[in-house]
Amino acid sequence: MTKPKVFVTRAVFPDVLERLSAHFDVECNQSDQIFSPGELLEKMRDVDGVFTTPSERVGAQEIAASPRLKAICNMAVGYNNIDLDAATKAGILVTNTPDVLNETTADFAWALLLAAARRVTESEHWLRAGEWKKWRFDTFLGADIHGATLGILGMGRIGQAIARRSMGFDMQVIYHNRSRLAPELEARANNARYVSKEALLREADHLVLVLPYSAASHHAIGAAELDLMKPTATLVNIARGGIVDDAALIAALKAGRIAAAGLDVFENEPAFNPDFLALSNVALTPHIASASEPTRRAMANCAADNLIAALSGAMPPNLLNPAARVAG
Ligand code: 8YV
Repeated sequence: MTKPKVFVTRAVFPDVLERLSAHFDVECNQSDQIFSPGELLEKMRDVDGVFTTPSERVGAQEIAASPRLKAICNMAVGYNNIDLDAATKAGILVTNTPDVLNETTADFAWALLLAAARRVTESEHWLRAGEWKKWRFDTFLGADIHGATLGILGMGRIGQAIARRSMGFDMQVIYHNRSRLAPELEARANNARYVSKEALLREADHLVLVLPYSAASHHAIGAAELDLMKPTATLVNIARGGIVDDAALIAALKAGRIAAAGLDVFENEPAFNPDFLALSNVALTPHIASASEPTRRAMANCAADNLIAALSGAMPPNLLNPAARVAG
């Protein structure tokens, strides 16, 4: 019996590819090639499944050109790279990898918050450049984390994991979300208090963005929102580029309208706005919030589990569009 064909858009752990190969005829892009829309379309034309990452846009065009396609399995919790409506109409199952990355991603939000607010990366660059000549009372004065008010925009599972960690820093937590959490979840999230978006921006000493990207969250943080924040505030984005208007953020950081930013995601990444590099009050990382060895492995295996289930007619554990089963 011929095996279903799958295309893996990015190299992943060899043992995960081996798992896939036991079930499928696998083609994996082992190069660093970023596919142009036309190239990805070619690769997807005659496959039954795609194992992909947010680096690839699987849009309506790719879906329309892939008559055999039955499953798109994203190795990420976010899935804004996939046209879910087009997939659902075409009867194609779409999956993501929730939960397995919550704790690791929450850890990293703290790494960026601490690095930006306490100027860790900025002072390291200065030290490496041989600038450390003497003690001064005002060398790299930063903002305190302990006792401060932590704001969280987007209070899903990762946001709640970030909030829980704030207990160790004796912080107060405020949050804004599409809907308010149940009281027992608020209690577990360091007694997080639900506030309006405007109050969140005004009251947070440090603000972490953890909301999913969609047309509704595009530029959720722009010039007007940055103007509401405290001049001493730190902004952390571990969610998606596009949630922040990067040009507006650069202008705010330059003008000292906020104190610092810790950024793991950017508009148009990896070709991010180079003006960030000229700023000293930013800690910048290349979209690695989920990148611990065990977590990336768990994500890859989770995407593989979904693909194996989807192409064997079973219910994938993380199906995002149950309606596709009806349409298909
Ligand atoms: C990944 C992510 O780094 O899960 C997501 O939505 O953005 C990250 O965890 C990455 O996209 C790996 O595929």
